[in-house]
Amino acid sequence: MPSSPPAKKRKSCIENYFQVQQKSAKPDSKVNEKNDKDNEKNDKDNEKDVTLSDIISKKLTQVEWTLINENNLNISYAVILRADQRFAIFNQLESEIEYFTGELAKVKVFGKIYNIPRQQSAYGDPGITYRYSGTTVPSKPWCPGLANLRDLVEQYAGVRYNFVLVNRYKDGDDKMGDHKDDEKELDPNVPIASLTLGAERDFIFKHQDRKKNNLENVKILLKDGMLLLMKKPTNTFWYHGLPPRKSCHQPRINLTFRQILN
Ligand SMILES: O=C(O)CCC(=O)C(=O)O
Repeated sequence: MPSSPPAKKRKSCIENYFQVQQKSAKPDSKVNEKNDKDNEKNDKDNEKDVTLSDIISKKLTQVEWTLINENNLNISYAVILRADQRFAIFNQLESEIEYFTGELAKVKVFGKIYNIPRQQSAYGDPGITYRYSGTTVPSKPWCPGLANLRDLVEQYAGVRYNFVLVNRYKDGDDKMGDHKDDEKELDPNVPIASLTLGAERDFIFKHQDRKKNNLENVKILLKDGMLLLMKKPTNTFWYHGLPPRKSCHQPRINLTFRQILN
């Protein structure tokens, strides 16, 4: 599986992409057939190197962000992908992502081992691991689809990510329990960026002292193509989870991009 270039080299990949875009935007010219042929050849060569690049514009489109910043909940969210992009990306991820099996598909809760109620995988820079709920999750080398989405998300978030946790929910029976992403190895200054593809699902934030402080839960409908940024100090004070939804019969893939310090 091809691995993605290290962070420093990524900028030049993005610049190359813009050059490809400019080239393919040139109008046909009968006068300079040689240039056309060269461009065609370059476009074909570039197609070999890029996968999602031809459908994800690295030029940021204007999106409408919703911001919530109250009671230490500091989040923003927006749909960043068009419908045609979402469909193609979902299919590419379905063909590229390999999910964990065996021990890595299980979780320990209060000393008992359970199957994770969804499929899970992780991709990242070489050597990056993530430890949570007593499990050390290794990362596979970035696959092309995830590397392209990482580059796109990095531009919206304005930070770098070296790891992505992938969760696949086959339908509304699959779920994620309440938890805080507050592990020490997560860079607290880098928001966790959560990208949803496929079925929409509710995402519930619950404050750790909600009873004492009389704070209501905050429910966000995570839609296809939506990016949610969880900024500090959200994960110090708020749990989040994805409850089951019986009426949902479609799959959903969620990507949480993170910056791990290890
Ligand atoms: O699927 C989701 O949106 C939940 C993801 C999540 O909470 C996590 O990866 O920590």
